[in-house]
Amino acid sequence: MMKRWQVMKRLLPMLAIFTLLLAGCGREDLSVLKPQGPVAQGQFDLIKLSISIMLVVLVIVFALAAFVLIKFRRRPGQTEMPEQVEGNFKLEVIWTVIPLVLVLVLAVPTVKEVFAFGEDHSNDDNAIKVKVTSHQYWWEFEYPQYDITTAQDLIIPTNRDIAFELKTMDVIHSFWVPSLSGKLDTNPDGTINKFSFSAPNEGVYLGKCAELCGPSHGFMEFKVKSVSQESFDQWVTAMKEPMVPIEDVALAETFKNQCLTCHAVGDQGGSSGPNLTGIGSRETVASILLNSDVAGEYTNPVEDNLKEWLIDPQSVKPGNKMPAPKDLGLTDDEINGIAEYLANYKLDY
Ligand code: HEC
Ligand SMILES: [Cu+2]
Repeated sequence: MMKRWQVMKRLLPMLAIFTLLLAGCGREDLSVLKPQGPVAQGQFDLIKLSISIMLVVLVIVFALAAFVLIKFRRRPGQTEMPEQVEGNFKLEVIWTVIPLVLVLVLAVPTVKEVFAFGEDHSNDDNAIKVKVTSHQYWWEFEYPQYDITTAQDLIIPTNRDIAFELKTMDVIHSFWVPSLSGKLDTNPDGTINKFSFSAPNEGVYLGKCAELCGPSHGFMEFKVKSVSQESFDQWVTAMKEPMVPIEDVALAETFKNQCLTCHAVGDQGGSSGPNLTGIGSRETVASILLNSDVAGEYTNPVEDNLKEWLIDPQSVKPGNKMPAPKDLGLTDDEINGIAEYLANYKLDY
């Protein structure tokens, strides 16, 4: 007995350290524990309410169990059978009524909030409507009020209600920005799921697909960039500008024939791939190659990321639907030229 306690005493500090270390795991910006806005705050409050109730129940039940185990344990020399008690009306009423009350305390705010979060704000004139379409493995954002479409970075103005309508082009995905709101699925049966949230502070929030959708599911990220109303208006205007052409005529022709079949840039191109307008000022290339030069290693991170993507898209996101430019017949020079052009395609906002 003594020995075991000695071992435990040594293990305890180690366990404490591991607990602390593990608590630090996970990406900070993917945390529901730092809510940024009314919806996330409401959901966080529900989490706190349910955890507090569970903790109180846990402590009382464990304390009672420990008390009974110790107090009524079999003593040395005790041979007779203890008194057998069966049915106690008072006790049974108590342990039925208390849980009922607790469930009610949990249920009332939960049901109220859940329905409020799912409310359809798409007919609200003050709301900014965004139609979200999920694709294996990227997110498309259409703003019907402004007639613009973008991908990967969802730009929103602070303190405005954003009314979302979600759908998918292929399999089931789930739209999730942990610090702004809970998840909502995009369903293949054609239903359109709606919800809304707003972001009070300027900032970039990480979003993720939260429904296993294929080999590159883990790379299916997006960013929500919350900017001032003024910046947002500038961004909308810049998005509507006509395409900035490529100077080199031959390269422009290749780009048009090989890339604009799927991609749109400015007022030109197709829509089966992400819209590339202003890709030079985005947070990422293909949602997973970060353009921020955190380590200070790159002179032009966007261009490097674009090259990495264009040289071999499959190695960045296995199973994605973009053909390798080499297989489309592009030379290294053409790939580098297009990467440079796209990296410098920036929007002022
Ligand atoms: C058959 C359609 C198709 C063609 C042709 C095509 N792409 Fe793509 N492209 C895609 C799809 C789909 C994605 C999204 C891949 C993903 O993230 O899952 C993509 C992604 C991209 C991205 C990253 C987009 C972002 O939002 O960060 C870039 C850059 C890009 N393509 C450039 C090109 C260029 C340059 C060409 C021409 C050489 C080209 N694409 C040809 C379909 C296509
Ligand atoms: Cu997914």
